[in-house]
Amino acid sequence: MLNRTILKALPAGVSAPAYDPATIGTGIVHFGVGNFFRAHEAFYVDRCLALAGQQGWGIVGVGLTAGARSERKAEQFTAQDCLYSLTEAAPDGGRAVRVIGALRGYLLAPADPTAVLDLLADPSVRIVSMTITEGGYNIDETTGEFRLDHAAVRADLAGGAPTTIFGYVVEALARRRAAGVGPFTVLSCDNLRHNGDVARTAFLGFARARDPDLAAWIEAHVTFPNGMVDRITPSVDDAIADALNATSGLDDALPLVAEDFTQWVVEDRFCAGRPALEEAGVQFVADVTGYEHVKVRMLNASHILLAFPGILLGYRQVDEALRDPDLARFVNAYLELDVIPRLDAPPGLDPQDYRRSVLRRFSNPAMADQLLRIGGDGSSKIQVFWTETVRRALSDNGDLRRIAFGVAAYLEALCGVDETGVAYTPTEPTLDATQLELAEAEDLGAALALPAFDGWRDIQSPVLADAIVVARQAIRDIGVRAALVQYGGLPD
Ligand code: CS2
Repeated sequence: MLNRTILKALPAGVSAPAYDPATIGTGIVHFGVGNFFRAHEAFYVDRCLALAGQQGWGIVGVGLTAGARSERKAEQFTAQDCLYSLTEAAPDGGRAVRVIGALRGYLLAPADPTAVLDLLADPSVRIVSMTITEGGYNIDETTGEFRLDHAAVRADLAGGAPTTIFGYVVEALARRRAAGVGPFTVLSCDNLRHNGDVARTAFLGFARARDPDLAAWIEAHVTFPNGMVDRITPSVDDAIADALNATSGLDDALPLVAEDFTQWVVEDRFCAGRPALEEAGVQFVADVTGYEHVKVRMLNASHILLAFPGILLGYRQVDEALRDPDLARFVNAYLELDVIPRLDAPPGLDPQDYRRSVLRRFSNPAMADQLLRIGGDGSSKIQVFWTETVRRALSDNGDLRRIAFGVAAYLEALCGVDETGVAYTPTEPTLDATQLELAEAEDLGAALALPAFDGWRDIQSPVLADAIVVARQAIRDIGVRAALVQYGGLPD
């Protein structure tokens, strides 16, 4: 089993941490220890920990979800001294395997809320970071406000042991303020435009409802840097885990694979210090807006645009879907005609180069990246990834056909059966059963009431709504492929 005792005798070709993981301190607490965090933030921090004077920046991970799966994950982390292997896979087949030692502890919050609060209140903790998904910030997209009506939020506001990240972080900040310890930086690593601003709205929204004085203190002292994060990191099932271990020669219960590409662009606003991330490859900029626009509106938007019709056609992997010429043409047409002309790219970034790089990355066969992972939580992702492009297309009276087709494919994919007759379960954690049923309603426009489309509801035109219904009908009448060809061509 992978653990600290075998670090000195790793199989050939596997790199060990260039520091002693047993001796690092805790400077960061991270909520949401998923694969992306392990391949991205932890990867950068791991590089920092190897530098002189950086050993105080180890990370303790926190899991918020109760249940057997989370307990098993916590046990696996503990048994492995929180070590795990990361395989970086290049499109040409090249691979590098390294053991990451940046995670120095893992706490399951429902099992021990006090330990989590004590840790967050500890002066050594100077950054609280998170990957809690696009929908995890509990923002009402129509008002832009934090939703106080959410049951778990209401319970946390009523007092007692917290269960939400908002309850934990705000309680910890209250304790730090009372003890004169000072704030920590709240660092969102989710794929949201202005993720720091969104986090700020969420945590301040919660804090104001709890105690306006505390909220004012947070507003004055806590920083919430915006950042653009990027690294494709597929889910790892047992078969993939076995294959990774067979190649590396390790016995790792938590192996991970990611593409060789990685990027993190962050605003340098850390109220309590930060690791020397710039020496580990992180780019610090004054304003991240342009990078976010490009990433979210090109990469993430085309990822889901590929996923929905790809799933309907019976594909399950991103690389195989992109090898389908009709899908590739459709995604390219969307990027070329709908996104790039309306993009605010930062100086020096060529959108055409970026488009080519995104498509090359999607084609990486070593990733075996899952379309159902990409299409999962479509309701939140559409709000974040498509809204800006849709709003701009609506306001400049642009061609809405590809957008309409994308939405139509999403709604058809929500029905859970592909065109080859294979059933699958769409993952939509924020939709209830009644909402999911809307996708199957006889009235093909009924599902336009879903929150996925809240981001452009205020300027919604009947033209777009009609186009979506027509596209759904086309998918049903002539099939996904014929509809894809019809919608994916150049404008008349
Ligand atoms: C994907 C992302 O889930 C998704 O929607 O587009 O997870 C994507 O792989 C990452 O953002 C890449 O940085």
